Amino acid sequence: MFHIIGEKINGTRGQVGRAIAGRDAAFIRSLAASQQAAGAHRIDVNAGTRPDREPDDLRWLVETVQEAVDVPLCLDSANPAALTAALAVARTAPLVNSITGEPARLNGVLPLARDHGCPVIALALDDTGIPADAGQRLAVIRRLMAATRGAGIDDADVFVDPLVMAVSTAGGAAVVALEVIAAVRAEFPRAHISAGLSNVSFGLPARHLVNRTFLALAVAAGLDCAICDPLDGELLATLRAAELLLGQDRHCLAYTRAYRAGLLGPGSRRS
Ligand code: THG
Repeated sequence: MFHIIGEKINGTRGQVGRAIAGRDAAFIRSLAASQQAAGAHRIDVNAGTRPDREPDDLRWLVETVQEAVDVPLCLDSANPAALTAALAVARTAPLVNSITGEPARLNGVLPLARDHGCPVIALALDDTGIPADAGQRLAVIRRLMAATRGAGIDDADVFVDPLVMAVSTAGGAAVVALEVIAAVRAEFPRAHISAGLSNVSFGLPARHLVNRTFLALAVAAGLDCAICDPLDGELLATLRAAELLLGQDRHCLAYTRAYRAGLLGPGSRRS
């Protein structure tokens, strides 16, 4: 089953950053509740860009979101101190977002995920940056899979992230990500593959069109998880149709159920 991680509680978004700084719990709770109601299986929490405040901010976000929803969280931070503070208050094992091939990050974050029994996102970058081509990203991913296996983490608890960049700044960005997805699906069949979907459309008009078209292509390549906007009804409709066409929807059940619920097609309640 495709796994949807709600992206909206991200401190780099202006209104959310202000709500975190001002401890506007009602606003954060409503963002969490609306994403769960729309079908998110997890809620991403990203405290934004104040490193000295991040441990306090991320812990507060976890506590606040847990007052509003019962789905598990995705802790979006590179900072071991912030992750430690957030893990101390998380009710169910959160998805740790993320490890990379950077030695400090790998050594600082991987033991936290292991010790707390958490699944983990593995990003295809290292201390030399984000590799330009799929082969180099795959080499980083192989090292990360060796590290997670070495830590005793099952492949099924690893979410490989090909790193989706904006097509507006790098024309081949989506193609590279699709190549990585297909290669990881073939080489690590038990691992999940997750991507930050909305990255692909930064700087473009009609972003939702680009996001949902990329989603269909990525699901065909093997993507089974996305950090995305669950309130985008056409995105979820496209996901149901893509699964249907790829033979991932037995008896077309999910598709017809979504149709009867008024979620698909012209005049649907959510598009
Ligand atoms: N991989 C992993 N984690 C990630 C990313 C990734 N975390 C952050 C980011 N990338 C994913 N999260 C977001 C959140 C919001 C947006 C993009 C990526 C965004 N939001 C628009 C806004 O704020 O207005 C609305 C989106 C839209 O128009 O569809 O752009 O790659 N592991």
